[in-house]
Amino acid sequence: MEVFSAALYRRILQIPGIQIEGLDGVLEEIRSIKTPEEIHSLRCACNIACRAFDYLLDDIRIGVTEKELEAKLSYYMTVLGGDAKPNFNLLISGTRTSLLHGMPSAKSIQYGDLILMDFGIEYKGYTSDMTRVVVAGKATEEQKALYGTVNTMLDRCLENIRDGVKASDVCEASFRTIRGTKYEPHYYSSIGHGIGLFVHEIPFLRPTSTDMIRENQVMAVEPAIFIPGWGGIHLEDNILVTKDGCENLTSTEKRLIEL
Ligand SMILES: [Mn+2]
Repeated sequence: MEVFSAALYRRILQIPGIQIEGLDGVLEEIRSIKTPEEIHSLRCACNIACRAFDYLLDDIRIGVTEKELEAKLSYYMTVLGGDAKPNFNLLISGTRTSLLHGMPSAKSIQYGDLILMDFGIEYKGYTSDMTRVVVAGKATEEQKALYGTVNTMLDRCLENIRDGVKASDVCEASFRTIRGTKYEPHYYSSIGHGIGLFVHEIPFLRPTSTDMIRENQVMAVEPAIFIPGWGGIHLEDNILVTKDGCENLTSTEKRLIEL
């Protein structure tokens, strides 16, 4: 358990003869390998998010605000069967897409805007976490180039994930794509995490991670490049780790959608 209030800690210490032992990471380690039932719930959570995304595409038009679109996305996920519980979905547009934790605002969608959606829903307590970027109108060459680069970074991750690989090796395979390019200074180095009861669980895909990838872990894989003042591309799929590779649980296509 990582979160424990100071008040509760003090109360427990008042029990005569009590000792507190930390079990940091033990439960998390066990929990990272999913049972068939947990995998089923995660699969449902992913499907609901993908279907809600398809619904939302019809609502994206010039003039509608980020907040309005985010509210609709949340609504669709709940009515499609997700747990009725607030989630913190990110839906940002234009140059705001370079904000790593930008919240949906009253900004309205303009022609040519990138629209970045990082969202998920819980199903029976298990959460999905996907990200897609679309363009309102025709994409520019620069938008297409960056999108293609991040898509390749994601492909490299998915090709290298299987039971028994080091998380850091998966990162390296992905980052190799952009070494020496003009995008290198702008990539985000934390590109994946386990999902389950929490949205961020082990294993973590970071260059400094010592985690190993194991069969039946379910993960969010999410490379991103954020260029301040221009915008960002962030793509995120949820996958089930198998013995020889991975199964993609996010069925939404990955070509750049121009609306
Ligand atoms: Mn994520």
